[in-house]
Amino acid sequence: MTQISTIFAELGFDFSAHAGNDLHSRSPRDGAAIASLRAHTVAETEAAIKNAQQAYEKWRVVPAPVRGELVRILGEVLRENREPLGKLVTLESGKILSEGIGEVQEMIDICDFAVGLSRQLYGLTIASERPGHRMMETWHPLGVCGVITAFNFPVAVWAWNAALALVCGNAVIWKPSEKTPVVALAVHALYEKAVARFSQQRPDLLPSNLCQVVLGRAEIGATLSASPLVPLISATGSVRMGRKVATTVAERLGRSLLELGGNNGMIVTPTADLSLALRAITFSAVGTAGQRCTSLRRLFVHSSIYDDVVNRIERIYASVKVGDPLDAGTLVGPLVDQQSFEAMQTALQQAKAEGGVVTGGERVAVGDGENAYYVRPALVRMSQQSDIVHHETFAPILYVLRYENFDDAVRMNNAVPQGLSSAIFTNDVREAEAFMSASGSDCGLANVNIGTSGAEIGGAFGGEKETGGGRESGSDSWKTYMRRATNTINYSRTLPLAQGVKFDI
Ligand code: UN1
Repeated sequence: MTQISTIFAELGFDFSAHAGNDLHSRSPRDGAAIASLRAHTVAETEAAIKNAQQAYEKWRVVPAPVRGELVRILGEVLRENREPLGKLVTLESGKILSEGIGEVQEMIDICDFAVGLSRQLYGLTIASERPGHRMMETWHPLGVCGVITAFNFPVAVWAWNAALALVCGNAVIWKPSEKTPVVALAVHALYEKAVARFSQQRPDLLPSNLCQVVLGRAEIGATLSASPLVPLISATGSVRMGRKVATTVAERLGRSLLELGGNNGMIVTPTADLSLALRAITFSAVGTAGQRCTSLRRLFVHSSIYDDVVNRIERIYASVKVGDPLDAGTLVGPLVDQQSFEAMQTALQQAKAEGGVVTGGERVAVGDGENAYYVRPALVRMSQQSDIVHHETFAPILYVLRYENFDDAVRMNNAVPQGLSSAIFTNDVREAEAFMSASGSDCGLANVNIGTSGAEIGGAFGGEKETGGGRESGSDSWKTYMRRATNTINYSRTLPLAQGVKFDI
């Protein structure tokens, strides 16, 4: 508790206005209570949507580079608070401190990206078939963006969405995971600091309620998804949740950006640099205790190096430091909660029943945290991709399979319902190119000689099939947060019709 109050003091953050008895935040580190908070009601969420709509109507006419200034200041405030905020991410989500701070760095990176973008938001000029005519496209703000995020990246995913949505001229309503509400409120408090600094420079420009947080469970997400005043819902989480959100949003013909499950594979070929591959496998499979949507879950190793690779992973797994996420040297922190531990054990049982040979996976005692769930990462030798291998279990379980020829390995990589991330370790340029080609990996992310997790914000992030098809962060993902208008302008003195149609009156 003392640790928590020191962090709150450093962040200048006080959640007493939100105290209540609906959401109980506990640290996965030791099971200790962080805070008990009041959830918003459906009526309050509806009011928030109306307020956001009013904010949007003012914000959309502020020039985009000026909107960028707010995001620039937000990035500045985040830089000033990188360590305490990173520590709070660690305490509430359980990821190790270096990853907690890394997550805040990811927020800063997307703010920088969005500031640059605020002077771009380019449209095209298009050749017209008619003389004295010009065509162009213009990108306009979209409206209120609903952002639903998960516990495993409790703040960065909001930032990917909010930084872009804000420079694009939108208002944002954030529904964080009910497992990580405190760090969401802390981020909102930092946003308020940015607002205060911006308003000092430019009074009266910034509407109130431009960014809001609504706390609660599924009914809050459902209220956002159903509202015709929310043209875009960006949702990160399970396939089950995404299916519900997508259905509700589709019913009203709204737009959704979905970032759902991953079941990410890696192929290790005979020419692979094994020392790099082993580090990449370890970071991707056991980092964040296997709780990233990009975590490595399936490994396909060529039979000529299979025994060597698997034995080496086994040795690493036996020695990798599982422990307090705040301790330097810890690589594997706790699972988020008991439910997640039980889901892992059930998956391992099923894997055994389906012929898997399991090493690791057992609970590890850390400190006196009876209510904390630490595990040794599990390695499961499988002879085929049975039912359980097709399933994403949010825990450090790595299924290892042997392959004989390259095409089979690519087929195995693609044989699951999810399509987020994938990787190959090879020094054979033909294999590398084939893996990235049209007949290669079917995932949104296809990496060569790096792991499946830890993407930078400059690229578009997301995946295919049950992953949901959305793209966030870099490249041209910003277009999802805007509406496109095609403009045709006639500067001639006649009125020719397209396709040569004659219509003289
Ligand atoms: C997630 O797990 O929801 O590529 C996002 C990565 C991170 C983002 C993961 N940059 O692993």
